[in-house]
Amino acid sequence: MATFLEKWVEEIALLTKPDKIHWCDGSEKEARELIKIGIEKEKLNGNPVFHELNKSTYPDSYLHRSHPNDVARSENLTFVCHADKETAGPNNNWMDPKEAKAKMNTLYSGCMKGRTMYVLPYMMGHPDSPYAKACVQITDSTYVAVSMRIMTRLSNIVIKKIGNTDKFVKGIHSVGELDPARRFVMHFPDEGLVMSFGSGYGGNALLGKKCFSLRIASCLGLKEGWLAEHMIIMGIEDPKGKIIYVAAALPSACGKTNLAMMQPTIPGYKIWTLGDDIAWMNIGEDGRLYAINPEFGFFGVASGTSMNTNPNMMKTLKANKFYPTLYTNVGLDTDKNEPWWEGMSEAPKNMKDWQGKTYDGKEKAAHANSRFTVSINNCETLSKEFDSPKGVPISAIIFGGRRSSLLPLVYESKSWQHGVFSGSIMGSETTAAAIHASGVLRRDPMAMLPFCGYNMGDYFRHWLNIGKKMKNAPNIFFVNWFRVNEEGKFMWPGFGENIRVIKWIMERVIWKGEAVETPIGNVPTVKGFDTAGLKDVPASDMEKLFGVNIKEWGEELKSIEEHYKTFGSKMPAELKQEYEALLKEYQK
Ligand code: SAT
Ligand code: MN
Repeated sequence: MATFLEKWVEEIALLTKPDKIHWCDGSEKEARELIKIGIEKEKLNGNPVFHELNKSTYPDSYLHRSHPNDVARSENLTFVCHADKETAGPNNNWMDPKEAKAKMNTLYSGCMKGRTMYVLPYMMGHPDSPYAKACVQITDSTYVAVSMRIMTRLSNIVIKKIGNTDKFVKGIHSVGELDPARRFVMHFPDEGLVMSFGSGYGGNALLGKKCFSLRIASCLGLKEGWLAEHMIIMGIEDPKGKIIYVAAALPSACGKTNLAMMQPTIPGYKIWTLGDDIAWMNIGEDGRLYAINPEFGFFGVASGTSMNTNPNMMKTLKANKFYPTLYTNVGLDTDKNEPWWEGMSEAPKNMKDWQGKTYDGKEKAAHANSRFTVSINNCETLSKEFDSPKGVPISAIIFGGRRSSLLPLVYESKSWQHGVFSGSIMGSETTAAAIHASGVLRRDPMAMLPFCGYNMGDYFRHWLNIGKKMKNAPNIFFVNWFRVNEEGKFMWPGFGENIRVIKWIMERVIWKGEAVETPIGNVPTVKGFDTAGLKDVPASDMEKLFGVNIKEWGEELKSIEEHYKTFGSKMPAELKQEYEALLKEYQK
């Protein structure tokens, strides 16, 4: 008797009509075979799907070039198909589930003719974790199949785990013709189903990542009382060997991955990496919040990554423990057959750009969203607790943003509710800070705007409710590495020096280290903040970095009011009260 899973695969095969069906077992041998097919047989836009890089300097590493029109997530073609539009909220594109399915089925009809259908059984989370979820993705792309082996726990053991049940998350993916006019990413939260067509790019095609682990999982979390968040997870060890764990949400281009793998400048401190993108957080039996990273790899931005900005990542890329490492849309040093991207080092003499054209120095060699895909197992700073089934207890949650003014380097919220308020108004300036210009501000609550699978008003309420259920709720902090002085220069050096901020957070959590109250929360005192050995930050700038002047908040308060209005009657009264309290401080 065929199992539910087998019948489902059969049904999709009848629709998509592949030449062959390959059930993946997740082995290294199989990954090597898929890579070989991608090198020798398959073509994408005229290029082989994989190009083998220098065997001695970049062993087991391959270059992939996407179609030039397929280099980032397509938020405008991404839909969340709840039964009604209100449930999806103003933060999502919505389509009626029946209409969406009909549309996708038309696209899928016969789309795998001449191709192989790969069936990928995988776990998000360690199989022993009560929080892990079994999933199966169907795809017709070797690049996606190999990427999923790196990014998830892909194994045929998952098929046994699923047995003859329907308890698995389903993903259907076809690259189609890579035509943006025939490209959609559709989510069906009620069915635990994602349907994707027309793109091979990470977030559109690796359906375990943003599609399942955030959009669908956030809906599950709402129903079941947990949180699926766009957060890094890391451990901080102090010189005495004490470790606390924190989860942090920063909008893109704020150094999230660098923070998760930071090499601290204060002697004796260590950062232990658990995740760089997604955290699932449940309330444990002791009433504390526990986090797991459901993923198994990093899909990080290559451009800008270097021995200066993220030495641990550069080492991870060369560690060569878990097969293979992929580079997507980076430049190629043709003399050395090595990957290259802006920010890595001096540009090599002879190079092909990310599209395979001869590099002439006029345009970028690597696409700004060029990526590496590498197993988290290759990371030297991986925490021993990474595979812990129950996860790590979270002592602090950190939100952040890129703000040239108003927000201090770090502040601590007054309560869980106040912390949810600070997360809900989180935003980032789209341009790097110019002199006194505040850039264009994009509000991105909890860095979840493109990833929350339901109405964000309900999401804020869910956060408030989780706070009420915990016995020892984590303190909530807010960081801003990007404040500028009167000359428009960044005042904070960032990167490894961020350990000073993390140290203060640790001290606040453990023994209520020194702080002063301000209308927006508690900020460090210059005296109570470790500046020993800190170069190039004058004492006057330290004062400014911690400064809060509520009288400057007029525009900001108006903008928060506008932001809250978009969620209409779904906006929780508690957060409006926090807003009113801040407004009063301004009007005093
Ligand atoms: O493509 S991903 O969503 O995985 C990465 C990103 O675009 O943030
Ligand atoms: Mn992300």
